[in-house]
Amino acid sequence: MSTINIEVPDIGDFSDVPVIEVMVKPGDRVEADAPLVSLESDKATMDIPAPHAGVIGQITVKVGDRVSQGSVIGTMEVGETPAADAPTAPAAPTPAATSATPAPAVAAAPAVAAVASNAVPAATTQSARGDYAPAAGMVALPSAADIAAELVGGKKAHASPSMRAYARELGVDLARVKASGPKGRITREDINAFVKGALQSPATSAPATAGGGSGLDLLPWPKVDFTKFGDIERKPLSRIRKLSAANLARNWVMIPAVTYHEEADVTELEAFRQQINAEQAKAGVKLTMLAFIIKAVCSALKKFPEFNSSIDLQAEEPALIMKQYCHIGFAADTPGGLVVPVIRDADRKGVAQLAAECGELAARARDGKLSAAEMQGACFTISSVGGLGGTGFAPIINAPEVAILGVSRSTMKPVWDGSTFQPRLILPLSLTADHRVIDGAAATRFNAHVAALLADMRRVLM
Ligand code: CAO
Repeated sequence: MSTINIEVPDIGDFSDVPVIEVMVKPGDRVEADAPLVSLESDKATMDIPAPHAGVIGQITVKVGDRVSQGSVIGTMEVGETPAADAPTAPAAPTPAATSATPAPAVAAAPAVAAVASNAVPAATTQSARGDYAPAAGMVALPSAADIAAELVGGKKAHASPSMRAYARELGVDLARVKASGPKGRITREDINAFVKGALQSPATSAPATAGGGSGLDLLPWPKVDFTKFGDIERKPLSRIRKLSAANLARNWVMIPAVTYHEEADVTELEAFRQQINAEQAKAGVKLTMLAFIIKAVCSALKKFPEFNSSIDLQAEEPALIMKQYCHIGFAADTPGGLVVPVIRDADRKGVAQLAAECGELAARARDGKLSAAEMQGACFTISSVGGLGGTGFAPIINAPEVAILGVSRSTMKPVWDGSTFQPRLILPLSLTADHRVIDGAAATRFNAHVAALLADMRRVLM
């Protein structure tokens, strides 16, 4: 056992930030990354995480004290001296989307929650251990409940990231919790009291939608003792899974999305791809179907610019943000869960370069080495499960994008050419679009256009 100081890590441009909540006391046993204290500047709320698992020795700050990077907030007993490669250098505090240099990977960056309403998309940074944390200084996505509350004109709850996570875990809508903390902040006790109240009088919480029908008044998540039915093993969720669970649930609930299916005849394209790959194998060139699809999508985004937009309903004057750039995200399956690396300016790159970048980003994603910057700023996402199988699926839009293209496995099918059936290689495309921005006709046109481009890539030149 050894005693270590708990220091405030790199918190970006913030200094002299007031402590607004102390969540642990001497003797508490904590896991690595567990939130210890919350800080709140005029722009953001941050949790300072435990640098290692161990037992809290003392906490030397109290609510109202001010701290900066390097301030000691207490001590803890840890089982063994932290390894030399333990995380000590959190990511650069500025959101790295505009930076040419990717932010370094971090493990214990403090989680940061938006206080301002113009929250930007969440960014996750992978640690050397392969798990994920919101990057320091990055703004975490507001929860579905926050957005719902804002959309229906309700109040915006003030709570630290850990309290938001705790509320999410319990399925609690923070907008409905009475705050007792300093500056109207919601504390753990407030959430517990809310849950207790809800459990004691379920009838009082259930009919909240009956009046106006505008709230998301969901039943609590079923609490089941699975051991009653057989043996179980409890496996903690990876950070990436926790983060994506919250994002996916928010996107699923908040976006009125419709999925449109299309089929592209890629017989000639696949023959071309195989031919080039055979010709240039020695040069190390490997064109993938995904790279051609990215190329086709970039071309379609130019023709249908509303697909390259984001909806801003929170501004005084709601608007569509039309993007003049074309960054394409693609879903990559990794041992830690799904991540979405982003290819910058994909419209300006050739198919070979797109294929090489996809391969490189996907490999780094699987190794847990992507930086936050490499997962930010996408205009449109492609989720290809074609290498695995599938005949079609309804992907969930990656907010604040307005559409996502799902790609399944191409198969040979008999296609009627007017006189006979011809064997053709058919690629299933599933486009999910946000109906607030994209009508069914536009989505069908977009899908048909992408299919036409894939059937004859010369059209990309038009
Ligand atoms: N139809 C038929 N076969 C396909 C295909 C398709 N649409 N796409 C790929 N294949 C085949 C190809 O034969 C390819 O091998 P060759 O190029 O040597 O012929 C093989 O599958 C392997 O492809 P791959 O999946 O390794 O490579 P990729 O470029 O197609 O995809 C990546 C890369 C990162 C998208 C993929 O590895 C991956 O992670 N896919 C899963 C994404 C996911 O989980 N999506 C669901 C998210 S929830 O919405």
